[in-house]
Amino acid sequence: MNINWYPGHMKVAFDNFKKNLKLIDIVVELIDARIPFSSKNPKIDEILENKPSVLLFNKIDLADEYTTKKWKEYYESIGKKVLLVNANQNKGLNNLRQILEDELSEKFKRDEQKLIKDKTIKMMMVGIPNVGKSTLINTLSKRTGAKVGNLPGVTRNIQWIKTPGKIELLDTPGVLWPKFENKEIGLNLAFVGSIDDDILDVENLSYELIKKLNKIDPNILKNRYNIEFDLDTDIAYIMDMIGERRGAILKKGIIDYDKVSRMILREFRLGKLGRISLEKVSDFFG
Ligand SMILES: Nc1nc2c(ncn2[C@@H]2O[C@H](COP(=O)(O)OP(=O)(O)OP(=O)(O)O)[C@@H](O)[C@H]2O)c(=O)[nH]1
Ligand SMILES: [Mg+2]
Repeated sequence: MNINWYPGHMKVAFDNFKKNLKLIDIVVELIDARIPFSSKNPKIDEILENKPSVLLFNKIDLADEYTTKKWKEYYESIGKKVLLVNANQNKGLNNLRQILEDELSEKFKRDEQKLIKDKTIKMMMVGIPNVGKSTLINTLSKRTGAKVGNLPGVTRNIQWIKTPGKIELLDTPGVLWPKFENKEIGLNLAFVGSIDDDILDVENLSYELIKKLNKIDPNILKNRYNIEFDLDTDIAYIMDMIGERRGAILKKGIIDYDKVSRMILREFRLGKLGRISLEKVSDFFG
């Protein structure tokens, strides 16, 4: 499968990110809890250098709980501060201030020595498309009902959003172009909806998702669509059965593969197939 990845766009995104980095104290890097490897762009760490950061797993409601725990342990073992969040239900954000403060303890010490009393934390989010950046910004700002405000004195008019606990959030998150190091990563990003379906072949993608889900647990599809199949059943035949079950049939009894494919992808993305992690720590690291 061919994916266009627009290197020009990616460069602009990274350049903007670098520019904004100068304005903030800490970066909150969002990744998708279903694909904690593929949704993390290793280039961020390079750019961050010594800038404090927190790794936020979003959409934990869609991922397998145990697998998420293992990923959290992995990232902590390489020195990351990890936060598990469900942004659209406002879960996991209660101790955000505390976590940011812990990561910024050196800055606060320096401020204290300089007799700076202001404890405002300036943060910025960054993450690949569809990972939940806007949702998180809305969730955080809704908690106080705070409005977006202008801070004068900077060359550009930068908008900051006031959120609880004296956290000011840069209103434009850094959008990162995802990495496409290999087909597997590209597919995982596409499965969770981080790559526009318009530039993909939906039938092909759905075919690959079925293959992937069956590798994780064949019961996922069997239970959801009330069908039976074996390990060596043709994927196209599984699509036929799902199409029949759901009435995705064109005239003359031909299965509407486009409809079936879109439905499977949609239901996976909405969590209707269950809480599914597409990546395990052990797939990548010992
Ligand atoms: N199930 C679930 N869905 C979420 C969560 N957070 C966000 N979403 C959904 O994910 C989709 C994308 O969220 P956005 O906030 O628009 O993502 P974004 O990172 O701003 O996306 P771009 O602006 O395209 O880069 C929306 O349909 C959200 O409702 C979550 O924690 N759980
Ligand atoms: Mg957005």
